[in-house]
Amino acid sequence: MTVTPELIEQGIAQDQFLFHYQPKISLLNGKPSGAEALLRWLQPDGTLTPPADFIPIAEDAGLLPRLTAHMFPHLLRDYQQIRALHEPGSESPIALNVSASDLDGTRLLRLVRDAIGEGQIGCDQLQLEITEGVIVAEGNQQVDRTLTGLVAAGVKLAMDDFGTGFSSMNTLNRLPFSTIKLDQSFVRQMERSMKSATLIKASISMAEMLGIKTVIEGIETEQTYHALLHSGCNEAQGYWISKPLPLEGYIAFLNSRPSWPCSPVGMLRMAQLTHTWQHKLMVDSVLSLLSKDSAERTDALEQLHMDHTECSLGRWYYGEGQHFADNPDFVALEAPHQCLHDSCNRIFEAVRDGAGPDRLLPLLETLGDHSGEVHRYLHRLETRCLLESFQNNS
Ligand code: G
Ligand code: MN
Repeated sequence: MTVTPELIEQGIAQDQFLFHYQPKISLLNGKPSGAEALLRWLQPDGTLTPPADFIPIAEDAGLLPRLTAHMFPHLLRDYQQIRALHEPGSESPIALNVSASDLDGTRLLRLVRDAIGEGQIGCDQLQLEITEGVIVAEGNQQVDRTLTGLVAAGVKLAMDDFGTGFSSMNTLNRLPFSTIKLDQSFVRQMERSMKSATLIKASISMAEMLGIKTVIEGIETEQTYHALLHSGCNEAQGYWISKPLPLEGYIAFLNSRPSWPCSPVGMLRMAQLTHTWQHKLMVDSVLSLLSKDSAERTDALEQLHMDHTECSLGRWYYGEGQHFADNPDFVALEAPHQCLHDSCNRIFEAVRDGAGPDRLLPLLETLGDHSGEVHRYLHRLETRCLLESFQNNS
């Protein structure tokens, strides 16, 4: 059947659209971590039409905002059934795909705010996926305002198909995304191309340094899954985990309490990475102060100061890192990490007193030694986890 705008309008009037749900899982614990809602059109003759066959037509005809507004209550209704299945304390947000025309107005924002205000869905249970290309192409102020309003309402934004647009970095810089979804095309090429594999790893590292979560899409084989297990990516989605499922199927999926291979190694590697960068950034900042006068030095040092619970490693250590609380190497790294901060404080004092390179050299060397010790424990922890992960998953 040829899809026309009139047929789509009729489909809306007759309520012929529904969502399928494609699960995502956490690579840290191997458990379901949410799902992406994907639109389907169940036509009267029984054909299930995929979005690629009608979304572009709806978009061109200006019908998409209506279709999205029509479907949002369906999403909330489906969610009522899904929320009952959550394990205590675990979140399984659902992600809705929206396009620029949905954001170029206030309708979606009002719907979302009302639903949250009325307690139909928690703001942490709803994500919006937006294709990068769409936003960049628009560069539209209303779109930016809607996105900012959604974030103010507590909703998380995911940049879909990351890496395929014209200006991924610019978009990331401009808008408050909390997640990026690495495009399937990189995953598809990863096994044949070192360059694609490196782009994936580098994108994950970049996101980590920005405090942004990552999802890898399009995982079709066990081999690909295992190749990404230690990448530091947070979540995985793809046919190997599950195809998009009708609501009943997704409910059955959650009820079966499924699990996949998992590993804390990726998280650990990301903690090492951010710690390394923060350390180097601190050293650079201190050195740049040597050419400044005393007042400027004092102001800048106040900005730089942080204790061992505030730096990136500290936040990880007393937060997510507690996953390793029973591990002796994890316990052992607390002491050198505190020494590292004491060492930083001595450097700050020296700089405040007007110290030059000669006085700083031994202090920076000591700092480096403490940092080396922190790294030694992190490496040992990593090696143990790698071997455990190998035993558990093979
Ligand atoms: O770009 P976006 O994330 O919205 O794309 C999701 C689309 O990708 C859905 O239509 C979904 O069915 C499809 N999809 C999800 N996982 C896979 C996969 O492993 N392989 C392929 N080829 N398509 C997938
Ligand atoms: Mn999507």
